[in-house]
Amino acid sequence: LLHTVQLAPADPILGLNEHFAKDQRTDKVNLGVGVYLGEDGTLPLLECVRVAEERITAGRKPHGYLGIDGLPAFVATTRELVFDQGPAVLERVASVQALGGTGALKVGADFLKQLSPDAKVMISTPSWENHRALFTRAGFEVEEYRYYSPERKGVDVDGMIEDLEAAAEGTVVVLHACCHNPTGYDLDTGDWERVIDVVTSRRLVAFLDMAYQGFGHGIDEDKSVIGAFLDSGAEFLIAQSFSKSFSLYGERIGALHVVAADAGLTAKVLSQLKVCIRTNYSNPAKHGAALVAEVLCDPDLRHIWVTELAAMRERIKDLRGQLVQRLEAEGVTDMGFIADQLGMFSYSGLTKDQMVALRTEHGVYGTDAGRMCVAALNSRNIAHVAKAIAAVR
Ligand code: PLP
Ligand code: TYF
Repeated sequence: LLHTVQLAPADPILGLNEHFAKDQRTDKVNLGVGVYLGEDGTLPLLECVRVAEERITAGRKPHGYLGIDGLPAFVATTRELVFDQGPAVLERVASVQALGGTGALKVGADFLKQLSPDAKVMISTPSWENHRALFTRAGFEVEEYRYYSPERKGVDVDGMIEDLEAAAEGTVVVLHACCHNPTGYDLDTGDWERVIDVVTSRRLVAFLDMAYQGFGHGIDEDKSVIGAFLDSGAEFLIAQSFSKSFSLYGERIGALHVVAADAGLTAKVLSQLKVCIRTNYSNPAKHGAALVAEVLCDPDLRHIWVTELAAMRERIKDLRGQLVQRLEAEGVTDMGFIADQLGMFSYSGLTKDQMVALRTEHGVYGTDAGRMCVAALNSRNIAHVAKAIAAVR
């Protein structure tokens, strides 16, 4: 059997980490994977998480199973974080704990495949590298809608609307709720209204991927599109990740929310989500859920979290400005758009050849598509990165 196994290609983003680790240069910079690093170049342990962890450890609880849908306190508090429209809305939402945003996407994809086996999935051009693979593996045919316009350095909203209008009824449309990965360009309020109009009139199914809540404009601002979808009366799904917003990458903590048209459907939806979970991994892990619940349910820790998340967001904004300035000092005067982009990434517009040159000649690692993680810059590596970009252009 196994002699037929083919070597699979490495993940285009995570694979870069392996090359980076082998690179012997001392001035190498990893701007590949989307991870926020502090000024000292290391992954932060948020203070709110540190305190929550101490409390949880001191509680010396045994390690029992969670329910299939996760830790009740976690699920309840994440629902309130996403939906602040009151109890009547919450009655329409089935929510489960998930293994990160990726796990939420996969449980949602399995659920949708069961429900709507012939539907297609549409993702943005470009999108997070794993979207296509994940929905393909879940059995869907994956197509794309226009999103990024290299000429405009922004979203081609007209193209996007045109492509969504041409989609068959029931098509699942994966949308980035905020901080679009990889481009850093989001829809504005008017654009979202147009998208929601097409989604409802063409009876499409929106699947909102929210992996960067709080990294764009703020915790509430970044989820505003969810309120707009609720107002439309549409049924939709949300994959929520806490990897970045709590710096809990390795805890694999997220949630899936499925919004039904009326409250009478919620219990049935939840029962089917539980089947998807049970037949994959039975039930989720406890620690990350306990940490997030402890932080969000304690007003003092929650306040610290809000402040720490704001600090990460503001620091990235500051790094964008610094990078633009340093590039200008190196003679690169047409990359000011970096300061306008949102979230962890900058879609630099550099070609694959330029990205390869950045990597091989200067030890600066970004994805072949030209994406760089601004959240991994610091005062020690930013000059080198600016010089390297100037050199390959
Ligand atoms: N969706 C998008 C758009 C992402 O950028 C990421 C990145 O990690 C994820 C989902 C997955 O998040 P997680 O690490 O929580 O699985
Ligand atoms: O886009 C990124 O870099 C993050 C991290 O298969 C990531 O979302 C990248 C690839 C992947 C899983 C997570």
